[in-house]
Amino acid sequence: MTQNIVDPASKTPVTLLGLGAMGTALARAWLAAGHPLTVWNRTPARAEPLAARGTGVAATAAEAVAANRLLVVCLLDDASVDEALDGIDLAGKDLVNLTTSTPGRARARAEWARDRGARYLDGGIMAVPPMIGTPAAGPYVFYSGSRELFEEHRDTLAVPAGTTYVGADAGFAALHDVALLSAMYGMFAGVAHAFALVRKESVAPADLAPLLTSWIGAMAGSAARTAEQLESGDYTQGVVSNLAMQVAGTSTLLRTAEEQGVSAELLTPYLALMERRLAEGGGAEDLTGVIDLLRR
Ligand code: FVH
Repeated sequence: MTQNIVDPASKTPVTLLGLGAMGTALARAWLAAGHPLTVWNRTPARAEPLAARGTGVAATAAEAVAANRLLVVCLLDDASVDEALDGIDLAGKDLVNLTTSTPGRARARAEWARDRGARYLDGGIMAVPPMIGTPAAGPYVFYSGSRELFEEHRDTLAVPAGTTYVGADAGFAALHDVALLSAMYGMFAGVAHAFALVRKESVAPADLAPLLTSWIGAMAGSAARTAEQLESGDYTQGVVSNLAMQVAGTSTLLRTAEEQGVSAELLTPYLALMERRLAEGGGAEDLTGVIDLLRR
């Protein structure tokens, strides 16, 4: 049997603040790849399993920050980042913040870090903890902010998940992250409604699941057509199923929900927007016009 010999001296040391579900997965990935790791968590007990595997456990966030130049933060929210880093000297640090945030707050955080003498990279994680350190599962992180920081630490950042740099504007990682998450919740809403429709019948959820998976997969390809229409400004370009036809079919969706004793509350906001666009004369278009109705 061959053994992987990892020389820790050749690996960039990492400080990680936050050992929740995601932070712990990140820590394990860097440890497994041989990176010297220093961790801090508000609740010290969460660091114990890592300490047993040779991780440096700092007693305070300030001590962890002082240990290494590369500092990765993965905490619950912006407020916890404020609290954890309050009053800590960040001069000369490379701060990578993987805490989910808004574009505006990420930009403010970049300025905040700059004012404290640190380079800043914001990250939006497109993975759940079990995917981390498992390239076959396709985890990746959107990064934006300091390109120099990203390039310098690209290999280290690529250990837990793939890296996708989306621009120098520190808000762009959060923007991409939240755009994808928002699409995901729309998909979850549709799936919830579909399961609710069959709930009272003799249709096994396990039989519906693969049908949903393949149908959603087939329909997901429409995003490319939507992008083309948005870019050309012609929402009738390449239209397959026009809005007028689709709106005519919505009453069937609503009546079926009623017959099955299911609330249509997850569907009606979207159907109302389709009707509005039709009333404005968009009958020959695709569904792309709905996007314009959302802009305030
Ligand atoms: N888990 C997931 O599925 C998603 C996947 C996509 C990315 N998110 C984001 O990652 C951030 C961390 O998420 P997490 O899964 O690690 O979250 P928790 O398991 O709830 O752990 C939260 C950690 O934050 C610490 N913490 C909370 N408040 C404070 C505070 N005021 N000061 C210092 N630390 C704080 C908490 O510490 P403790 O409760 O153990 O003491 C945990 O370390 C997040 O932005 C997701 O949106 C995850």
